[in-house]
Amino acid sequence: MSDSLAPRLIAASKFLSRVLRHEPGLIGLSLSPQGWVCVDELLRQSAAHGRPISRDELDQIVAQNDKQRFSLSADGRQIRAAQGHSVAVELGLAAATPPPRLYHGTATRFVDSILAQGLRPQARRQVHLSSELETALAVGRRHGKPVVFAVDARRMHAAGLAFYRADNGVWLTDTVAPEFLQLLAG
Ligand code: HQG
Repeated sequence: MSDSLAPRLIAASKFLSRVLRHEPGLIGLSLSPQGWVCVDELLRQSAAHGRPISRDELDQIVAQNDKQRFSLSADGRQIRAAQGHSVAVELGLAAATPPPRLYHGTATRFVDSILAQGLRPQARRQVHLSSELETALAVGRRHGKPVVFAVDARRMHAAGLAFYRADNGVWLTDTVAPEFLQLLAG
């Protein structure tokens, strides 16, 4: 996982993730029902709370972010996090047909619970899945010793369970029952 952003912009990107996914109230913002905020207002409020970010820096963060975490509206006046929210948003993504197999990376200490309960969104709105095994491994590493589950997305989809593809390619679904999970050998 590489990020071409300068350290200052990485810090700003993390701050924006926090605001746009979890705590807009931290700088006096509220998100639209679909998770958008006005860029001018975001920059104004960030500066007012000791986090000045220029429009040029914001554009760099959006364009060069390693996971394309942020989406600008077509007119460039609004911004939202592409996924990962804990606050209530309805991203308005259209349900889509997933690849037959998706992956979820996690830490070994969660395996027993996941095998018993399936995947749950925990603090986020939905479960996050990757189309690439490598990406899932990297996500798992964030939590500890990584392990990857394969998700039988073909069978879930055939069973009528909905999948959504975020702007940055992350796949989202509400929950994944144990019957659709296969623990891959480490
Ligand atoms: C685990 C990052 C016990 C789950 C990544 C995960 C991703 C369970 C943790 C995005 C469980 C939640 C999301 C169960 C799930 N029992 N543990 N029944 N069900 N878990 O961070 O998927 O860098 O909320 O396996 O790239 O790790 O932030 O979810 O380990 O796309 O942009 O509970 O966040 O993107 O952790 O990561 P998270 P995640 P960003």
